[in-house]
Amino acid sequence: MIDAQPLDTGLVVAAHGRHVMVETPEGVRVLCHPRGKKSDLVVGDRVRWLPAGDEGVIEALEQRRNLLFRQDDWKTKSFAANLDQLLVLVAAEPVFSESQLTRALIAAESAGITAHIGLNKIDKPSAAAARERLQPYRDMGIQVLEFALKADPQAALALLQPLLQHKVTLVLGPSGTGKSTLINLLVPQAQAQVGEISQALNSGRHTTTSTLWYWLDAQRSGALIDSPGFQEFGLHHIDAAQLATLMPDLRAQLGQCRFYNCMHRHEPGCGVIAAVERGDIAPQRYRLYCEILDELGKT
Ligand SMILES: Nc1nc2c(ncn2[C@@H]2O[C@H](COP(=O)(O)OP(=O)(O)OP(=O)(O)O)[C@@H](O)[C@H]2O)c(=O)[nH]1
Ligand SMILES: [Mg+2]
Ligand SMILES: [Zn+2]
Repeated sequence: MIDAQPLDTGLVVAAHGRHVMVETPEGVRVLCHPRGKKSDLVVGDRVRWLPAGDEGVIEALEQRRNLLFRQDDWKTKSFAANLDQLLVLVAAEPVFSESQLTRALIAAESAGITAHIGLNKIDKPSAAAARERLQPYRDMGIQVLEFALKADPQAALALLQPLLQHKVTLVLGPSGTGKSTLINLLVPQAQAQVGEISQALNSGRHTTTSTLWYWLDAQRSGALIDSPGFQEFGLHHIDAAQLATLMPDLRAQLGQCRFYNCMHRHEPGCGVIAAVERGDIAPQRYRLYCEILDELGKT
């Protein structure tokens, strides 16, 4: 007779190499191993698993609502799945890469995930320059929140709590921008929630090395996902012809070009180039479009 025992459901709250930490609906955390050789499970995944002693074996992955990932030259790096929103965190210092910011926003747009930008460390004099660099993003309708997580945590909380409560949010950004500081501010007992997993996976370092899920409230209605900082952010999964439609400021100008298949590079009568010349698209945004398009053309 076929084993009729129903599989347990669970949520992946940490993923590191071959191990994943799965949380049961009752809130118990079980170390699980995927059945196959290679694990492509990510934090936020819903799975079905079977107990095996103190640990568990993942038997099935439930269909994902969405998946945020980057595609570098040779490898795919998945960040997390089943997200309500993305918060891209940048800081006044170190100076942020607008290329990385734009790439994260394009990846989110392509995955159908709403993105917001957080500018941290506004206590630094360099904040004015950072604020100015973010103006094109405000203009294209992206919400930009400004705060100083360390210098003025109360104001930061008041801004962030309404945005984050009852939602699952991935916090993404370069190293040193304050992702872990944000989690520690918003999550009661953040250390206790990850406890041994974090200790074991991070081996006591300050820098985050694995993606981890944190509940925002005791009712488990909202969560933050902390992730390691990144350097590279490849977009090789994006179709070059679709790139402009994933950049809201360029998208707003589409339909004006003389050629229906215009790539907005050197074509005569291009509405996007005309908009750059008029000042309706920021020059650096157009440069980033060209930079990414060149990259996509090489594959
Ligand atoms: N001046 C200033 N420094 C801050 C503020 N918020 C965080 N920092 C500092 O920025 C540094 C980096 O913070 P983390 O929270 O570890 O950054 P992270 O994004 O988690 O970094 P990775 O884990 O390496 O990706 C720490 O030294 C914080 O104390 C702020 O509001 N103002
Ligand atoms: Mg960190
Ligand atoms: Zn064009």
